[in-house]
Amino acid sequence: MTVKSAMIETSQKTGNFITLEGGEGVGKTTNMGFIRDWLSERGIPFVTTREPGGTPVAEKIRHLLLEHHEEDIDGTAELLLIFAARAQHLARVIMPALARGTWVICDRFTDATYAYQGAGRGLGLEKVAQLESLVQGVLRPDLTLILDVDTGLGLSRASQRGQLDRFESETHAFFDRVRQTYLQLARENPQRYRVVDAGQSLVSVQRDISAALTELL
Ligand code: T5A
Repeated sequence: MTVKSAMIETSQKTGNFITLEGGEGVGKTTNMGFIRDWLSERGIPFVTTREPGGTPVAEKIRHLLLEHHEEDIDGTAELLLIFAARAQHLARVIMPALARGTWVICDRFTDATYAYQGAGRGLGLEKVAQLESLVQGVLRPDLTLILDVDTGLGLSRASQRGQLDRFESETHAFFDRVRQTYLQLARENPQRYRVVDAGQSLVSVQRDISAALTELL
């Protein structure tokens, strides 16, 4: 699918596009299960997916991005790999689902690129915005849930899973920039974002997620 045809399909979008964001270990995977149940109970057709990844080719790019390599990956190369995976994911999974009226729930999307590459890596938000326009046209999520937790708590939850990947090995300062950028994005566009305090009990987190989803109905 070309960028032009992706934009044409954007105008035919009928399903809701929801993204789940936040730093490391905030509980995205855990709460994805809750969102699946919430949608199923209401008979809403949906697909769940993730980034980087979501198609066989994009998952190969994910492995490349998450694995440690002897050679450092240049920041701009990393940014382009992420958007290459995203273009494939949009063309093969996200746009076709939205066009047929299916909701798409995506574990991370372009806000992660603003937070991790734009701020964490220091590439700047403007570069991310340029690629966002090129790859997505006017498509933006209808709702973005930012699971927000103290950086140290998130990292300690994530580190309990064992070996750290290439991103998880970054510094505390890197993840503070990531967190602050998510919160900045939410402040700038309160219509689209809901910040959920992910330091609460899981029951309270899911009560807040449920309230945000209900607003879309
Ligand atoms: N990336 C991604 C970029 O740099 N740029 C981009 O554009 C994109 C799209 C992979 C990496 O790619 C980077 C960012 C990432 O580093 P990922 O697979 O989403 O992205 O990786 P992670 O953020 O590492 O996802 P995780 O699986 O590590 O974290 P989750 O899913 O947020 O956390 P989860 O659900 O596994 O929970 C962690 C632990 O906390 C507990 C859970 O039980 C679990 O043990 N927990 C709670 N405990 C108490 N109270 C709660 N409320 C809890 N919620 C969860």
